[in-house]
Amino acid sequence: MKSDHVSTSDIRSAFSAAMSAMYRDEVPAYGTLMELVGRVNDETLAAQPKLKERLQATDYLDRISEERHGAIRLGTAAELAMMARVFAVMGMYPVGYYDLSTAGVPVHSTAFRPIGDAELKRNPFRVFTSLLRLDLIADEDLREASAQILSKRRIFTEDAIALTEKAERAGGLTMADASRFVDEVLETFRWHDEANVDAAMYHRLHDAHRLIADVVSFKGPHINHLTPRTLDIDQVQALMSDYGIAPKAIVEGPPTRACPILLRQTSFKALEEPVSFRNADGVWESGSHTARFGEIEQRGIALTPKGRALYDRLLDQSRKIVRPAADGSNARDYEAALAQSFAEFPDDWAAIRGEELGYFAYSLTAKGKTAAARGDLSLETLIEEGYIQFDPIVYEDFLPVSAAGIFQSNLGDSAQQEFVASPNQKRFETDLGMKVLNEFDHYAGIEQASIDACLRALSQRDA
Ligand code: OOG
Ligand code: NI
Repeated sequence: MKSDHVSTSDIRSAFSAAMSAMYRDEVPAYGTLMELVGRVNDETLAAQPKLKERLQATDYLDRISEERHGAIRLGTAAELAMMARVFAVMGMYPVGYYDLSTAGVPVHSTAFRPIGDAELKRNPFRVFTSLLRLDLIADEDLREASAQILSKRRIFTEDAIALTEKAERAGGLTMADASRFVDEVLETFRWHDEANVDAAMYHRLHDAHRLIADVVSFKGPHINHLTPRTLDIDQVQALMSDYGIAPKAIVEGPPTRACPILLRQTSFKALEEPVSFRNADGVWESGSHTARFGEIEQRGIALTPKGRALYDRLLDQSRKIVRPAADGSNARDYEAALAQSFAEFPDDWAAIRGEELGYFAYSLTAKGKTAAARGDLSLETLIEEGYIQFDPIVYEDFLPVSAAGIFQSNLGDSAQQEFVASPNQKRFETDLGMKVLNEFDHYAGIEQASIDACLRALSQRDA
């Protein structure tokens, strides 16, 4: 980075803030949700001083009020590849591959997010990014018409592309360029109420799948939700109706626990918004479209492959007992089955660590900071004797079953549709222009670096 360049984290933070301001303007219920989440987070921290102290000690506290993720759905490989370059300017890289075809949604996805420990703590802004899979559309005519429409649109402004190229050439952006970059890139995510297609085409697309209409009919990949992070999702869910927001019937992900794992999410239904279609005779026809919604999430510890396998098994087991109905009629039964199934997952940090189910960040305790050299002791002994402590590493990614539930709750019951499961990570990576990163490797790296730093500090004393 040149000395007059701003850091990628600063650009990402500025972009996340700009996106939040724009969405608050466009979807007022998002502003209401932010207020509610802010209140619940303050109350949770006041009621749990220990939690507050650990979040502060691990540098996780400051990021929480500014933390959010968004989601977009792209139409072509070229859009995805360019999006990857734009996100890279903000220090965001594709992590993970999510196949949603199994859930009846014709997309596959990745999450663009920062990957280093310091960058995550500075601002963890992430964007769940899906690519429409026209190959899953049965109607060949419609497939071709969609590809044709998509090939004509330009979702990035010329300046956004020019500034991305400039950042790539120079290895960064100056303050002035970074601020223009944020303004220009924001345009791609903006809502357009004038459709790209006529009403007849919109309805054909919509009949094939609501999501296809959402991607193909508009000028750009409008941000479809922005999700603040709460420290107590049950409390937010309980208070939503007081704030005039109707939540979805169940919280996706693991049940309520003392030691939160992975990710729990809930949302409110997409709004029906006025749009207009330009018909062949040049006359505008008004209609409506439902796409944009609100979501909240609570993040817990990142699980190891072993922990994740246990999570997947227990979730699967509970969904075999009760499958949550879209209308919420069996929500209580589902919660009970989930809680019962997850009783098998240890619910204290030491046990989760002992069984190697989750990733932890290690640090020196007050005793460890002032002790004489202890290079002779093992990590386990140093923990037992109170030199080193451990805190959960936050899960920064997404969950395919939960994502499918979020998609479905916003597509309506009629959108339940079967596709043959056909994950195609190779194809996705070819379209993306790079490989997606493996989330587990990154958590393991952060964990190992924290261990190494502690051991180094304790062995170098009075050397
Ligand atoms: C994305 C849904 C997935 C999440 O939080 O799991 C998602 C979409 O509806 O485009 O955002
Ligand atoms: Ni989401």
